[in-house]
Amino acid sequence: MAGEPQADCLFCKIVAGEVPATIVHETDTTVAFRDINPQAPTHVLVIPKAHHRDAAALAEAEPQVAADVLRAARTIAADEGVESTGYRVVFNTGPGAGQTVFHTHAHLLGGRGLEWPPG
Ligand code: IU
Repeated sequence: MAGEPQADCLFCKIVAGEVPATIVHETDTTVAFRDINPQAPTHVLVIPKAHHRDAAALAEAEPQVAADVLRAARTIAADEGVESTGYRVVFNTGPGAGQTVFHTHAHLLGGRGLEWPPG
């Protein structure tokens, strides 16, 4: 069911503490941890604790938690020292956009120049 932990979801396991991750920030509704394959000096994944398949599903089911994810990203950007230089928050949505883990996650990227358009 939407929002409930999924037994086969890696990010639900990170939320539950069953899979290790380098957690940098946590709130009642969100967890943020360093990406294992960083694409920038700062590359943090910000996720809702509740399981939803992508950003659109989260916004539909729990818009307040979607806002919590964005607020957490801003706090982490400040903590990481990239707020003033600029950073990017990306939700890959669907396999065609590169989504590989189907638990909503925002990529927070910063600490280097970021080109536009992205690949
Ligand atoms: P994507 O937008 O679904 O492609 O992002 C998934 C990210 O999760 C990707 O950047 C992976 O490097 C990252 N990741 C991780 O941090 N830890 C893991 O155990 C696995 C993937 I699997």
